[in-house]
Amino acid sequence: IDFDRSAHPNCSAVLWDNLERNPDKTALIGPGGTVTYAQLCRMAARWGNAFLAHGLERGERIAFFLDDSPIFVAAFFGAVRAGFVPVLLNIQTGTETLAYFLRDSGARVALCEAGLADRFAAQAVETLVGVNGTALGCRDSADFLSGQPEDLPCADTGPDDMAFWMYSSGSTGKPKGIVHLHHDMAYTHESFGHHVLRLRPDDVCFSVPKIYFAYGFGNAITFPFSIGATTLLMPGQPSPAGVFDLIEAYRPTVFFGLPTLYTALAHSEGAGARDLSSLRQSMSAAEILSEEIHLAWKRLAGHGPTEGLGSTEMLHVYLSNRVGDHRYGAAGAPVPGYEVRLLSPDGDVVPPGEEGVMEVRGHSSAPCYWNRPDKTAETMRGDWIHTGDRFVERDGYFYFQGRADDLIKVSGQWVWPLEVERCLNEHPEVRECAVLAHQLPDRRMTLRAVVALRGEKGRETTRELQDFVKHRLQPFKYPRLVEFVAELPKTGTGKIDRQALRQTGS
Ligand code: 3SK
Repeated sequence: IDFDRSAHPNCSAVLWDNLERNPDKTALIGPGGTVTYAQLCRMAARWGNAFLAHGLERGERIAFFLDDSPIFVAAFFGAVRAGFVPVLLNIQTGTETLAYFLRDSGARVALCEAGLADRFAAQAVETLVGVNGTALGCRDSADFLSGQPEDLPCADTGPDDMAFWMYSSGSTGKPKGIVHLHHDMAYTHESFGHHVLRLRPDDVCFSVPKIYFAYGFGNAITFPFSIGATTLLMPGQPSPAGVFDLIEAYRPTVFFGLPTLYTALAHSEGAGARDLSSLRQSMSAAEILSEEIHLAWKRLAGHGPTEGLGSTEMLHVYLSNRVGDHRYGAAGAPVPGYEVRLLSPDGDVVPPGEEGVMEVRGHSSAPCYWNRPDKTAETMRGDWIHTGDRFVERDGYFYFQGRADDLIKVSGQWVWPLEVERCLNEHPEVRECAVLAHQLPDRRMTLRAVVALRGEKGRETTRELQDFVKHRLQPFKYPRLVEFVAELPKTGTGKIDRQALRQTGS
């Protein structure tokens, strides 16, 4: 794609370009009503001016501990326009990790939902601005913004200056601050937004994954704002009924979810009677979407979700299926603007049909992890990002095979737990499952399956599931341990929380 980095010195242009283009168009539909682009720019300007008035220095980080709302969007754009660096934090983070984020980022100011202020241990912060009320020596947002002007000149940032951060989920080790630059947002729009998503100005986007996730950030802000479309925001814990109610009430045209959400929606009571006729396109990312759920959503919405894969390091999706050309089980083909390659353990590029570890490059990649030269060197290899994910390519489409470090030896033979997990997921009684490596007391490795069933567990269910694997794969791949749970634990993004499962299994 034809991308001119120098044309993107400050990412607030993604919002501000709309001030001339369509000031009176609805930018956001939020809990409190609608906000036009002109109103949003004015709100953002007040936030930016308030940060400046507060004495923050250029490039200082500001921790965002906010649910999706117009305030999040306005404060984000005000901060970046004024030259500050928002650090977008998952609001499910507990006190201890939050204190780590504040220390690691060096943020002196945090924006926080009033209802979440108790997560901030008093000693962890010097200044705290409460959004909806006061707590723990906080300042109320109305007070913080009082008297601030409604226009804001843009700081003289450059395209390669630090713009905002997000943290990795930290499933292995401490979360890492992923640094993004000012030109990165525009690049995700010109690649995935323009070539795959193809939004129109009259679209209304609805991303259930929240803005503090890179996936939700692109879905709810970058793509709709880049073409002057509208975003529907849903704060709070999403329930299937709540999601369906919003779709029926506000009639969004483009929907963004994750496999676990599509599963919950498709299986929820009364789903078939809901009116999804406003949707013309749906998108899924982060995990593999089963053919069953793809088809179930197609029955409900008239189209299956388009499946893609991205990462916080790349800011958004770099492999994607295309509307009208969907390969089941494939993460997709490279999105224009991104190059991918698969490497053998020796570091050679493998040919199609052979498995290798994926590396990706494109102009939206994070240059580094904050203050982590060791981890940066492992992942940022020149301009390639080493994903650690094993893939195989067939006909230009890439099929996920597991993590590079997932392979375990059972009875002297190599097994990928994911292969067994996929097999078990095909059993008609299995609603969802995870298969993990498990160390026996004698230090031998084996497989442990954690399974949520559709119905009741019978006396023979364990044996039946084990035999199912033995017959479909090779016999040594059967899970020696099978545990039954009502529900698998999920991360904030709705992925199966394997870290939590590992802890329960030791
Ligand atoms: O997990 C993904 O597929 C993803 C997609 C877009 C942006 C960020 C992420 C992690």
